[in-house]
Amino acid sequence: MRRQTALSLVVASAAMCVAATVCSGTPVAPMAGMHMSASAEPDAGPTRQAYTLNHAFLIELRAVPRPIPFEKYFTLEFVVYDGRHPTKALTDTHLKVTAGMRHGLKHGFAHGMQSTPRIRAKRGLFTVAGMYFHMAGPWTLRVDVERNGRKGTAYFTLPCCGQ
Ligand SMILES: [Cu+2]
Repeated sequence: MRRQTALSLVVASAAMCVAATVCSGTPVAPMAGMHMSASAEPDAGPTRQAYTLNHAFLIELRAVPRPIPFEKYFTLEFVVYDGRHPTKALTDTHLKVTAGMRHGLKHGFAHGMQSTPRIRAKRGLFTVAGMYFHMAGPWTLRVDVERNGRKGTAYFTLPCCGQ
């Protein structure tokens, strides 16, 4: 019985290893160089700001740990601007954040996070706690903004994870 348990553990860890390899070894486009390590490409960090696809809002990733920790909780901070006047932070927007990995998908996520992030808003500064990346590779953050019925969606790429 004991030997059988040990064997199933080996199988389980082998399966996890395969999953992690698929994760980090599946770049969206070979030219993007997402599979390069952080040390080989010092510029390949997280997206720091992104317009919503309709250009209604500009979203700034004000704070992100560098590097993002692997299998540890971390926190992000966002500020939202009017897309036409990206100097004054908006304080009356609603924000929704979802994160996942695409694994080659053009739309949506192949899988999400194993945690549920919590957002707190304070005078235009959005703090997203409870972020948790359990796989190595490029993660995609989808940010949905709503203000007085106007909506917008922006995407950030967060590489996981540095040494
Ligand atoms: Cu993955």
